[in-house]
Amino acid sequence: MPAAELADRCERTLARARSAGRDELTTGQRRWLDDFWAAGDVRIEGAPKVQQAVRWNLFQIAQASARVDGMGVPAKGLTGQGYEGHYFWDMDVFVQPYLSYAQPVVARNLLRFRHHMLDDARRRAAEMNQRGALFPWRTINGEEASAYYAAGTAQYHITADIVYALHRYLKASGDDELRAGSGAELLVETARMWEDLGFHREADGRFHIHGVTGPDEYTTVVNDNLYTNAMARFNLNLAAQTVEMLRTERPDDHERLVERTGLQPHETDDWARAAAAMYLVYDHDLGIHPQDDSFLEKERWDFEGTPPEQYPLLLNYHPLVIYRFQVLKQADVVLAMFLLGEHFSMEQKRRNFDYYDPITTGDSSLSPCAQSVIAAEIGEHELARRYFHLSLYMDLCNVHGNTADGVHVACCGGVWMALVQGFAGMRAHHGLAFDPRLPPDWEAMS
Ligand code: IFM
Repeated sequence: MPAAELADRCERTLARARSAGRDELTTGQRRWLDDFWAAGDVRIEGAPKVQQAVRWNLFQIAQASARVDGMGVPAKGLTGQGYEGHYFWDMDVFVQPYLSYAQPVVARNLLRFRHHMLDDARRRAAEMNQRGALFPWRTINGEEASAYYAAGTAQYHITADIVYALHRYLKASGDDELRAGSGAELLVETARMWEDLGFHREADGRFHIHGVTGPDEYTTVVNDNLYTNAMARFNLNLAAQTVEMLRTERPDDHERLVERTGLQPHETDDWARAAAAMYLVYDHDLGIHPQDDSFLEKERWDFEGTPPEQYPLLLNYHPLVIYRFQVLKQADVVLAMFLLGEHFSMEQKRRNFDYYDPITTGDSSLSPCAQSVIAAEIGEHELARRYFHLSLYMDLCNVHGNTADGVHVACCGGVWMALVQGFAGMRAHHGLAFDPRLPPDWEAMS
């Protein structure tokens, strides 16, 4: 916004404040906060300190998202200079689920914001030799702003993460208008990108996606990253089903969609075929899903020989050193098992968790919430609580030593996930279900 316009706006706000008076402003603020807590509080009985810290985390989400009109939620909210105000998947995967249930209007605004970036994402796809839309890993104005492609641009999963946020919101709200309009448009363009990015390999009849980086930034530019492939499959299926639903149930919306996107009749079949053939790497000997097709060929990182002061690894070792080993910055397969839990058996969840947990450093603040949710699900209650505490106190106790750069807003969303999807066992795969497993000293949670 030009400086003069900004100055005018400030003057007007000040004038309004002067005439409204302090009491009126305080009352308005109080009303807003009362509404916020009425819709989105999590109450824990029997653990007052945890309760206080939970509310602090939820309040950070309120601060970061309350006035996002036309903008997004930056990784640090408005609390610090870290990441220069840029948006990542933090907003879509970690903050949106809470907002979808507690502040659906804000969740909707954020999706509209992503939709406003669709033309940029179309241009980005073309620039990267792809059809459809490719969302930037890191952005502030719709254009890719990653400085280092291996741990940035190569995270194509951001595109499916946005679709995941859309799906969560639609499930929670039943907003058919958004589904039929901008939602469907997002689905078409993103499905196109995945179908074009991957390829059918004749030799094994599977659909593969090569040359991408998954959520774990200590393993980059790999083939068939499990998380990416599973999320791409989800994206492709959802797009095919939504277009089919519109065609049969909302022909006018379908027609508009065809006009806006140039959708061809064969495309939904192509997406469904790619999804059905999607390769999800699995190792039968270990009974686990390797993180990608070459992950198991690497040596395990020497954790025993790494002193605590050498963490986070990214600040103490060159990336090329880290990339050679089996070592995770953050949950990857474990996150896939959380977001797409219905596609993994309990046995797979246990085996995968047991494999990845000891080699996950948690150098990213986005990790412990996913680890907590899966630990709770497989009955590792003490571990679930430990990871929950890490998320809960990440900034209150400056666990990563960088809170001065700003609050880890995704981690605050993760606190809600660990509470509601971990301890309360909420799942929304088919309808809404709860399978609570509260820490023994908590009397109740609501
Ligand atoms: O989006 C995250 C990423 O997953 C890990 N590095 C920091 C980013 C911003 O929070």
